[in-house]
Amino acid sequence: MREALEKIEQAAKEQLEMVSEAKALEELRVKFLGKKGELTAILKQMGKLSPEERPVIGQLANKVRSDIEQAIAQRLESINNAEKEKRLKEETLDVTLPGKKIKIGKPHPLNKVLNEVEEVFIGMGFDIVEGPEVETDHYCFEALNMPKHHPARDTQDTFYINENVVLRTQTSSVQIRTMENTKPPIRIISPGRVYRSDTVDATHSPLFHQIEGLVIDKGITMSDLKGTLELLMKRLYGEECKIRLRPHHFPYTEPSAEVDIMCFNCGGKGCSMCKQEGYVELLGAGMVHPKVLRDCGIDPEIYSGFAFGIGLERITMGRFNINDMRLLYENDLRFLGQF
Ligand code: 2U9
Repeated sequence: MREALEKIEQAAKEQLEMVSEAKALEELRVKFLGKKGELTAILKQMGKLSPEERPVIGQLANKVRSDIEQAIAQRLESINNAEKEKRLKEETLDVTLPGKKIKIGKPHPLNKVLNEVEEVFIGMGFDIVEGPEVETDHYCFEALNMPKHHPARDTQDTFYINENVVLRTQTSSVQIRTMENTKPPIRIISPGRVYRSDTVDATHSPLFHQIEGLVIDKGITMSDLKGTLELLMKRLYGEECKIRLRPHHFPYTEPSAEVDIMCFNCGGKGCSMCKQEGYVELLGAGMVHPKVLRDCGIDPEIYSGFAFGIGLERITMGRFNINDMRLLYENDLRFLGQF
């Protein structure tokens, strides 16, 4: 039995030198010192010894156990030290390296222009009002003097959810809802997404953004409309900017006008950009149709108002000289980073 104990200690120390991980070391500890380990197996045979041998072998067995435990503890410490050294090498941080430049984002060009437009109107005492993008036929068409089968509906290829629910084609529905719930004076702009089933190309997208404005009060005239739009355009395109109104027709305004802005490329002289016109069409506007007022419970004999509608993409593309609307939606940072 003495030889067996000495062999176990020898084998344990040799195998300890082979392991390099704490898990393998624990497995060795169980193999030699565990309940079903090799040392326990020998101790179970102590009963066969004479009374004189038993204390001697017992003492030897205890020494073998403590020697193996000590050897395991030393091996574990050297494994842990080696791991710590390895981590220190791998995780070395060179504090003299330059810091990583964190890319700061910035507003999308559409939002830049929208924020500027909102600031101009907030400065004039307007409120900014939003409303549902999924609208009823009533708020999108009928309340705007476009009853069912009105030809004006055909000019706006509409996404129908069902016979009476649509994706709004303009934010005018927000103005209608405001007129139904607010006693004049009303001074609001309603920015937001609008939807038309147009084919995507450089100037069309099924989803685009509009900013509509509405002023209702006593004694509102076309000159108020012109003055308001002129101030907006001067703020957006510079003090020398001019606008002109051309007679037009919209079912929801009477009189109606297409509003042109002086070509910022040639200052009104005419160039290739404005097709020698000197002006570029930018938005539509007019005096709110009396039937629209009346249907919202506002007496057209007492109140009058003007309204306008601007395509946000259109003014943004004009502002930043962008020639393809699709660039605004592709999220290409090489493009967006220029603004
Ligand atoms: C109410 C009454 C009248 C809003 C108006 C336009 C003219 C217009 C287009 C410009 C480019 C839409 O984005 S676009 O395609 N809009 O030409 N919009 S008058 O008139 C209203 C609005 C609300 C109650």
